[in-house]
Order: sequence, then structure tokens, then C-alpha cells
Amino acid sequence: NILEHLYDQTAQNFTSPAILDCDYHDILFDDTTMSINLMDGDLIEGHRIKDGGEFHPSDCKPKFSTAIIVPYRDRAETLRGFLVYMHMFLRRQNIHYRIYVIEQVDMRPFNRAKLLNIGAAAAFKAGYPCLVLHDVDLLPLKPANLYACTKCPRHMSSSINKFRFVLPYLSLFGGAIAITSSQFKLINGMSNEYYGWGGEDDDLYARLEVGELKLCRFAPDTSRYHMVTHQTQQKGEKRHKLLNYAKNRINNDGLNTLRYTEVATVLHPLFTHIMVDL
Ligand code: NGS
Repeated sequence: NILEHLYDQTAQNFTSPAILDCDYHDILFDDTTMSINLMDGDLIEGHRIKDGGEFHPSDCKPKFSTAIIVPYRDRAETLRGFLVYMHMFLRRQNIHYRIYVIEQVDMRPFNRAKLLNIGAAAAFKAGYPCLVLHDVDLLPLKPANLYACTKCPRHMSSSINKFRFVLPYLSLFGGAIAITSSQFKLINGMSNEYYGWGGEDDDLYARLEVGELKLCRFAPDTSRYHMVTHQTQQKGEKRHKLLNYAKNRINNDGLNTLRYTEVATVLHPLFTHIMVDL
């Protein structure tokens, strides 16, 4: 029973005006496919998504507050599709959430993990108890895949069309994951050292092992995602070397050593846009 793994998580500084608790039963067990044909206008017209891409149900009190953090650079079309789709998907889940897009503006190779750390820091400030770390090219296909934190860090995207819906390896912990803010702090977030594609998610898995946090997954059928195709990225040259001593770096590479320049933060109708120079 999925519900057993979930527990109440409402943001510290979030008070819902409604009295009735939201009902999650339908969401957890309803597997109808989502429609993705709606445009931004349809979303904003109801005035229910606040600037910065924050939503909370208006007719019930949500149990979950989730910050969805998306590392980003140079994929405007993919981002647009992602935002429209995700708000349609998430609004139906009766959760309180906000979408943060963390954009790397410098020209160095993409550093996914460092961008996620930056997003996490913003989410902590806003009081979110639960983080969903999410690639922009992944779209969840099952409404039952609740965007809330389970007691164990959860690998959400275990069934992706690109891999014919089969999990490539057991310790894979990338794509889309849910982890509580306190768990993420416990393992000092992610490494800031992985420039270029690959390895940073395996490094995060190593941190879970150090912190003795066991990951979990919902059933494969609930964890289905569509991956939007894109060009392959430049691979990180140092990733294997870094991975070899991942466990030794946990205390001196992560949230406690996070340094960057915030270039701008803009509240767009569908997302909070944080631009950073790493
Ligand atoms: C591993 C990478 C991971 C990556 C995974 C799946 O080899 O970062 O493949 O990648 N690890 C290293 O490079 C050390 S995927 O096929 O989804 O593009 O997440």
C-alpha cells in the first residue's frame, strides 16, 4: 500500500485557508493518462497558479508541500512543454507545490548536481519539507505517481520509454527523485564537482549509502515516464575518478561548500527562474 510510505508534510510557513483535508485515494489509484493539449492560458485563467509557479488546492487542505527543482540550460522548447504538462499533472494531485528552474548561465559544462543544490537551498528557505529533483526532459505518465516524499528517498523515474520501461541498473538514482529536505541535508546534498554529463547521480547514491538511507521505488507501472528526445551532452571527463572517492567527499563537497553567483531571480507565471553563474 503506497499510502503507508507517505506521511504528512506541509510546508512550515504554509497555511491553507481550507478546512477539509485533501483526499489522495483517487490520485494514488487512478491510472488514467493525462491530456497534454492545454496551453498556458488555460492554466493561468483560473488564477490558481501564483507567480513563481506555486499552486495549492483551493478546496481542501493539502498534506504535502513539494519543491520541484529542475536544472536547466538551453532547452526552451522542452522547458515550455514540461511546465505546461507538469502543472496539468500536478494540479490534479491535490498537493501544494512550486516549480523552481535553476539555469546555468556560464559557459562551463553543465553541472546538474550543483544546480540541484542551489534549487534545494531556495526550497529550504521557502520552508519546503520535500524536494523532487527533476530532469526537464522527463514527463510522468501515471497520475498515481504522487509528487510527495516517502519515508525513504524515492527513485520516481524507474520506467522510462527510452529504456523500454525497464530499470537499467538497481542503484540508478537519477532522472526524477523525491527526497525530504532533512535527508538531503543529512547527506550534505550532492557533489558540486561533476561538470559534464554523468556520474553525479551515482555519487548521490553513494551518499545515501553513507547516510544509511535505503532508496525505494513505486511499482514499475506507476513509475512510467516519457523522455523527450534531445542531443547527447558532453560527457564529464572526471566522472569516474570522482566516483571512486565519492564517499570520502561527502563532508567537504556539497551544500556546505556551495559557492555561486546568483545573476537574477524572476517569478514567471509558471515557474521561479533562478539564473546562476557557477
Ligand atoms: C550511467 C551514468 C549515470 C546515468 C546513467 C543512465 O552510466 O550518471 O548511466 O544514463 N554514470 C556515469 O557516467 C558514471 S542515461 O542512459 O539515462 O542517459 O544517469
